[in-house]
Amino acid sequence: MKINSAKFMRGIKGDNEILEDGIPQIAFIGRSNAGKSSLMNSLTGIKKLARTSNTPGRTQEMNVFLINDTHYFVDLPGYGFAKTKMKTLEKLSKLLFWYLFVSHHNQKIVLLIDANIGPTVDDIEMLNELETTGKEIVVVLNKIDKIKKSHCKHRLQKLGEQLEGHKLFPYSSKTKVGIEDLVDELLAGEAVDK
Ligand SMILES: Nc1nc2c(ncn2[C@@H]2O[C@H](COP(=O)(O)OP(=O)(O)OP(=O)(O)O)[C@@H](O)[C@H]2O)c(=O)[nH]1
Ligand SMILES: [Mg+2]
Repeated sequence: MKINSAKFMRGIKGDNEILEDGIPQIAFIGRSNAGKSSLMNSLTGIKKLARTSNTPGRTQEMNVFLINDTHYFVDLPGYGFAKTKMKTLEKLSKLLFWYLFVSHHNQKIVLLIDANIGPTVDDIEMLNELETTGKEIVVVLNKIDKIKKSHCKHRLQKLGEQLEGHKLFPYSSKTKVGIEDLVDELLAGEAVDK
């Protein structure tokens, strides 16, 4: 499967009719700075589709992109970044919580974990919470280009143990290693409405 087209539809801060039009949503979540927006750009091949930044906390609303006219990619604000202003943090967590755990939209969840750092306490908590929803979850082990070649096998083995029972996709937005498998996984079939 290939991504042939991608376009920004809109940025939203809560429920919106675009989420109810029946197009399956693939939602990207993860720690701030894990590389959610970069992943979207790398998968679509459009460098500036989603805004990325060295500074965590870049994405502050839900950005919806139409992919191949068949799916939405939903870029979400990250969690776990303590330096974000308290008020902003509260708003963002509310938005995330609502979208993932309250709204009943047709979603497949892509959880990004920085492979170089490994799953944080927040990542494991999020993963456990998401499991209770019964939604389909895909875990992307991002930034594997940052791991020394000689350490890579051992690192991936360890991540496999820590994240046992989940579909794991090692990836790098820089080198695009693993892109075919990941795109196939994301666009195959329809996410089940929960
Ligand atoms: N080396 C490397 N750097 C990456 C990769 N993916 C993302 N980055 C870098 O990580 C930083 C954060 O990337 P973003 O895509 O903005 O992260 P985000 O998860 O969207 O962050 P928030 O919007 O703050 O939640 C940027 O400096 C990216 O260039 C990767 O696969 N490899
Ligand atoms: Mg972002």
